[in-house]
Formats: sequence, structure tokens, C-alpha cells
Amino acid sequence: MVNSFGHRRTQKRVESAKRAARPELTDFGWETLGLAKSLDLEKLTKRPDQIDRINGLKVSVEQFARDFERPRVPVIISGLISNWQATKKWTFERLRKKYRNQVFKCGEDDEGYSVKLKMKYFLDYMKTTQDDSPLYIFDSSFGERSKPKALLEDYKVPAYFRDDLFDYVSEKRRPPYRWFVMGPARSGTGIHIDPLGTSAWNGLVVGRKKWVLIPPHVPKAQVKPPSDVRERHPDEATTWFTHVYPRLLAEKDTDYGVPFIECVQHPGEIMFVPSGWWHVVINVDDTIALTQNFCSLNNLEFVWRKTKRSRPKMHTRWMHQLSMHRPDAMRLIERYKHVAHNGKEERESEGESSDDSSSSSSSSSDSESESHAQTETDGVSETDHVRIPKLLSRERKRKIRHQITQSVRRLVSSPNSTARSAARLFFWPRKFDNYNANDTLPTPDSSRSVSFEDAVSWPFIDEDVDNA
Ligand SMILES: O=C(O)CCC(=O)C(=O)O
Ligand SMILES: [Fe+2]
Repeated sequence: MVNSFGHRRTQKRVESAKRAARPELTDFGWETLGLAKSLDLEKLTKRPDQIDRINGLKVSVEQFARDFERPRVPVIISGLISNWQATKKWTFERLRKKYRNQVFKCGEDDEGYSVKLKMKYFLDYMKTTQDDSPLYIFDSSFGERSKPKALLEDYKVPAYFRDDLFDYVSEKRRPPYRWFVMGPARSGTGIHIDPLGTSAWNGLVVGRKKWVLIPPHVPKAQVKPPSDVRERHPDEATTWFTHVYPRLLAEKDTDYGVPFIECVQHPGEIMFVPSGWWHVVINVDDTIALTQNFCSLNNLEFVWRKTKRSRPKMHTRWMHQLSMHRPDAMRLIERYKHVAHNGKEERESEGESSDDSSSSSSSSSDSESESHAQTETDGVSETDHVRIPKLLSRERKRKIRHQITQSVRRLVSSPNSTARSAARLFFWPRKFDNYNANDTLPTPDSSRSVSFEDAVSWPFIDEDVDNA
């Protein structure tokens, strides 16, 4: 690496951060693939956007919940960032001045410890990097450190996302939920589903991000880079955009094509990522953003189920707090506890606890679960990291699948409007009408369809069944 950096120590600091964060690249090299030259990011921005856009000043909180959050429809929201101080204060120059000696997390080492760089070194690096998949600041603890804490003053959680039921978990125990995100072009986040069934919003202050979002029912094998290209940059956005994206485009109009939404997010816009959706993001320019994950009444079912299974101790404390402060949430949870078994209402706890109780990891220690969730949340594919409690017998898997299928069948054929709208999560929202549970499911351009059995294999169910 040539030292053309503004600070004398940048090279040394960056090299040591890189060795810690990506030791596997020490021999292979960071620029070996030549993506700085060969990957045409501008070209990615030329494709037509397919996402809904709304003006956040014109859509009420209730409308947003009804039209996007509950049916789990991704959307880009404009109009809600222009009054953030961040639009003035988050320029590379001003951040350099204000936080020059503050460290920010830009990776994680093999033991799960944060790899950090001072703002001044990172900015130096960012300006000049030719790395194939550059370091990326993804810092979830800025709000707990005396100086970086000031960043909290620079943005405001949009009203749509203000009710976060994880606020009832102590700050110490709750999973990481807000990130200051800054990185050069080509940095980004590989394909993943956000942890614990949460949804996310991502407010972009500087630069453009290219997004691809894939519905929850699409199986992991369809969206992950193939193993032969996973050698060097397995989980990086660049690998996805060079190896998976071309395939999805090529197969788009075939009957085996994967449905997806692609779009470019511009500065001033907020992306809403509903729970369960796969997504992958590459920074087209140098970007600065703020993202938060949350649990609301509208994704509670997913978050509750996941938390119960993978964070049992936190779940118990959370339930205690919710029962004291949020009867509305508790009423919903009572409902979720009943799932359909062959048309009969039954307590779900029986099946779940028998799995959990013999678990070798998920209920073994709370601190294990804590660090696990941290890894999950740091932009890594959740399903890669979920540890499966025990090997499930083939018969048990079959039973689980059957139970799920039955409960979803019941859900989609229910005349009750809430259930019907929940059922929309399996399809392309606007196409849902008079659905017959025995049919195949309409997908985006309705030239393709997904079989019912495929549609019920949500990632959060598959990870239990298939990874076992
Ligand atoms: O801005 C990005 O890189 C996407 C972040 C993301 O998807 C996440 O934090 O889960
Ligand atoms: Fe994400």
C-alpha cells in the first residue's frame, strides 16, 4: 500500500485494523480483484427503480402502518430528514473536525471484539481506498460514548418508527439497535435478514445506496453467493452484486426467477425494510447514514417468536415489563401463543419448549446469546449465525413443516381482515385479492408463481428445520 494519506499514522493504523478484521485477506490482498476499476457502480444506478415511494409529510402514522408496516411492504420515504441537524453537520469535513480522535467500529475480529479506527484515519482511508470491499463504519455504541453521543442530537426517529417495544428491555440487555454508518463507494452490507424478526429504517444523509430487497419466502440457497465465489469475500455486497445479481436479472422473467425489488436510495430518503426481507446494499458513493431496528405492534409476532427461542432470558424480562406497561402488546402475544394444529387451536408452548429444553446452546447462557445477537445484528446474515439447539429428527421436521403449513393455510383463508392482511406477506401486496389457499401464489409480475409449500418456508422457519 502506498502511503498517500494525510496523517502519518494512517497507513499503520489501517493496516492493523485490516489484519484484525479480515485476517484471511492478509495473503490474498485487498485489491486483488481490481473491483475499484471493474465494478461499474454507476451502471447499477441506471436500472429502473421498482420500489414504492411516499412523502412522509403526507402519510399519517396509521396509514403507514396499514399500507406498509403490517403488510410488510418495503418503501422509500422522503421529506423526513430535511429538518435533521445531520443534513448540515454530517459532512466529511465537519465530522473530521468534531470527532477526529474518536474511534468508531469498522469491523470485528475473530474473537468478536470490535475493530476500531479514529475518525481521522478512517476518513483518510475512505478518500483513497482502492480495496475490492473496503472497511465500513458500522457503529452501534456511539450513543453510549461521551463525545460521539452528540450524534444523537442530529437526527430524530420518524413518528412511524417511534413505538419500539424493545424500549422495555433495559439498555444493557436490549440487542444493539442503532448504528452510525459511514463508508466509501463499494463498501456495503451483504445479503441478510435483520435479526430477531425486527424491521429497520435507514436514513441516508450523504451519497447514494443501491438496494436489492427479496421477499421473506425466498429460500436462502436462491439468494446467497455460490460457494465457489465465497472463498475470499463470502458475505460482501460486492460479491453479491458481481455473482448473484446478474443471475437474478437473467432469470427475472423465467418461471424460476426470484422476485426482487431494486432501487437507488438518494440522500434525504429513508428506506423502510420490513421484518423478514432479505436485503443487500452497496454504497454507490461515499455515504453517511443512520439506521435503527425496531419491534412494533406490527412486527411483534415475528420478534416475539424469535426472541422467545433465541434469547430466552431477555424474553422473560421483556415479557415482565410488557405485562406491566403494554397490555396492548400482551393481548397480541396471547393470540400468537395459539397456533392451529390440524384445524384446532392449541397451545404452542408444547412443541417449542420441548425443542428449547433440550437445547445445547440457545438456552444455555444469556451471555452467549448476547454476543451472538451482537454478531447477528452487525449486518451479517442472521441465518449464518443461528446456532441450532439440537438435531431434529426427520419426523420432527416433517411435523413442524406440517404444523406451519396448516397454520398458514388457516391464516390465508381466514375471513378476518387482519389475518388476511397478515397473509399478504406471502405475496406481492397489491396483487392480493380473493386468494384461494390451494392455488399457487402470485408474485410481482404475476408471470411467475411460488408454490404454497415454498411460500411457507420462511427463512426464520427454515433455519430451524433445514440447518438442523
Ligand atoms: O446501509 C447499509 O449498509 C445497510 C445496513 C443494513 O442492512 C443493516 O444494518 O442491517
Ligand atoms: Fe439489514
